[in-house]
Amino acid sequence: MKSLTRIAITAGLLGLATTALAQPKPEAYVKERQSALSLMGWYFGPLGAVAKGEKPFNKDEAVRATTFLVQLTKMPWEGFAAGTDKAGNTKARPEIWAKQDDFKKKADAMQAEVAKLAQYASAGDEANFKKQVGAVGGSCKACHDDYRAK
Ligand code: ASC
Repeated sequence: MKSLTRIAITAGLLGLATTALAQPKPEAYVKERQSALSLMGWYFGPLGAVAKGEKPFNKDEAVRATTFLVQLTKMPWEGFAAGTDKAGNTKARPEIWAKQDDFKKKADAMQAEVAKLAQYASAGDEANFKKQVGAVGGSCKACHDDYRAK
């Protein structure tokens, strides 16, 4: 095959792939945010039991969970894209899109609390870790109270 033809075909295929990736359906955004939030719950849940003393503090497990959480908590926000407020099966309240600044402020606050939790985990600081689990839970709740339907 002539190299120019090869380049043209490659460019065409890349163009198609980019178009498909650039415009997911609204339902896919809902799935993106629900998946990330669901994984956040999966990795945060057991830490609640640690904070309550129902499960012993284990530094390696705490580091693993919080390392995942630091990344996961960055993910759901792109799923709340414009035009996805009524898509799929969502508990997201329309206020998310009406009060974007406040929603972002609460999302950022939660990520900051999770980052602190990860620091206490790496330091093996059990007492502060347990206290910080409460702060993280509070930051989840702050957003759910205002922006998640019952
Ligand atoms: C979790 C989870 C939430 C939050 C929230 C904190 O583990 O799944 O939605 O914590 O209950 O108030």
